[in-house]
Amino acid sequence: MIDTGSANKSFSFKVVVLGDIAVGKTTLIRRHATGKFQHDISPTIGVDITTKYYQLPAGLLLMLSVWDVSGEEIYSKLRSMYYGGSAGAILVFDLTRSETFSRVKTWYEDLRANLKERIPAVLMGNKKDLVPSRAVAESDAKNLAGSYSLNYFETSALTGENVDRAFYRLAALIIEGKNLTADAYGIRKA
Ligand SMILES: Nc1nc2c(ncn2[C@@H]2O[C@H](COP(=O)(O)OP(=O)(O)OP(=O)(O)O)[C@@H](O)[C@H]2O)c(=O)[nH]1
Ligand SMILES: [Mg+2]
Repeated sequence: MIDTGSANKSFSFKVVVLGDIAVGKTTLIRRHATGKFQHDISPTIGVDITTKYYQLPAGLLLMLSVWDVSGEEIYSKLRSMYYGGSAGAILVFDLTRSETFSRVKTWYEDLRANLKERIPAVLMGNKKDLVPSRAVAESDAKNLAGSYSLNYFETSALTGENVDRAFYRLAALIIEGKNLTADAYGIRKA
C-alpha cells in the first residue's frame, strides 16, 4: 500500500513511452509497475496511463504518469496530442528487429517537433533475453543514443534486467532538470 498522505511534498510529472509496434512498451511498464512479466498483453489502443510513485529522500514523493502510446501507424495523427506537457520520454526498440531501431530516429524527431523544450529521455533496447536473435549491435545503439544525448539501457521485460534501472535513471534526470533535489539517486519505489 502506498502511503502518499505522509509525504512532506509531492511532485507530479508526465512521461511518454514511444516506439514501434510490439517492441515491448506495455510489457516494460507492467514489469516496472508490478515486478512481473505479463505475457498476455494486447496491443495498446490509443494510449494507456499508469501512475508510478517514487519515494525520494526527505519525505518527498515523486509521481510519474507514464503515457504508453500505441506504436500503431493508424494512431499517428492522434499521437502528437499525447506529447504535450511531457517532462521525460522513453524510446523503445526491439533488439531482434533492426527496423524498429531504424525508426527510433523518426520517433525522437516526432517528439522534438511536438515539444518546445528538450526533455530528458532514455533509450531502451528491449528483449535482451533473445540474444541469439540479436539484430542490433550494442555499439550502434550506443552511438545513436550518444548523438541524441540519451542514456542507453539494454533491457528485458521477461527477466527484468535493467528495467527498473532505466526508469529510475529517467526519474533522476527529470528531478535534476527541475532542480528539485541534489540527492536524486536515492530514488526507490514508494
Ligand atoms: N522475449 C521477450 N518478449 C517480450 C519482451 N518484452 C515484450 N515482449 C513480448 O513482445 C510482444 C509485444 O509486447 P507489447 O508490450 O504488447 O508491445 P508494445 O510495444 O506495447 O506494442 P503496441 O502496444 O502494439 O505498440 C508481447 O508478446 C510481449 O510478451 C522481452 O523483454 N522479451
Ligand atoms: Mg502496448
